[in-house]
Amino acid sequence: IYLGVVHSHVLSSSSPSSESLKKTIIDKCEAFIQNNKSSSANNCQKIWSAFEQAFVGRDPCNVPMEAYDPLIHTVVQDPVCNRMLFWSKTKKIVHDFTEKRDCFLTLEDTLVGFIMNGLTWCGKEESNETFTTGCPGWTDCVNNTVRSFWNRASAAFADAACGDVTAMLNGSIATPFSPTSIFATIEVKRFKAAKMKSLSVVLVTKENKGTTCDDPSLQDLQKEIDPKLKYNCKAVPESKIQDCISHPDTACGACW
Ligand code: AVW
Repeated sequence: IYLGVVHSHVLSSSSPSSESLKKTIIDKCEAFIQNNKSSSANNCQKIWSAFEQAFVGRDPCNVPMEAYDPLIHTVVQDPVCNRMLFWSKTKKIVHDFTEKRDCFLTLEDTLVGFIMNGLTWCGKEESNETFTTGCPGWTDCVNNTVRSFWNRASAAFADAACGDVTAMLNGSIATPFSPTSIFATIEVKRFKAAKMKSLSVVLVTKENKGTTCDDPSLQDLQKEIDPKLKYNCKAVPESKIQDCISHPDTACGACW
């Protein structure tokens, strides 16, 4: 068993901020492995090393998603066919839901998504420091450190999609399948009909108001996926999902 302290002296020359990001990431990594024995093949120190090489010493607006390839290849993640849940503009309700029950898994419920969720990080050209403040925001530049990570991790999650796949979209906004979202620009494009059986959209609505499954953006979604894949869409009132969150003993199949 690897003890995540052996190499901690190696970075002794870096700033306190580097040390605290490293500690945060290794602590979250180890906590996840504790709670998810199926991920015990992972080495948190190796994950940290692969992670930092993606952005340390780089302009934080010039980190392409490929910079995270070594990280993605370092992480051992079993595919969870039939239980993968994609989402767009439904972050809160989706994670309230997956936190309470094991029938579905989002990217943020996998090791790499869990570790980085909620964190901000970046480096600086010609510096070996790591920063957690003063980093470019999501839309400040396209190839920013954090956004490229989520693009790359989402690509890997979608590459692994298998069996019956679910996507929870927001029926309270004008365009539930938003063409600029990660779901539209990265994930849907990487779905593979050879591995998947179906895509089921759960359109979360406020009391049967708002967008329906006939929405033009959802027709665009249907056109984008391989015709060999079964597609279905169901509008589900938010209150029904909330009931399932408050009563975790309800069978998952009864939630929508
Ligand atoms: P989202 P996606 N400024 O709800 O389909 C700051 O649009 O893109 O869903 N942060 C932002 C911005 C912004 N303009 N846009 C997006 N974000 C961040 C990974 C923010 O944290 C999973 F697998 C927001 O909550 C899903 O299937 C998050 O990105 C899919 O990708 C999601 O934005 C969700 O991405």
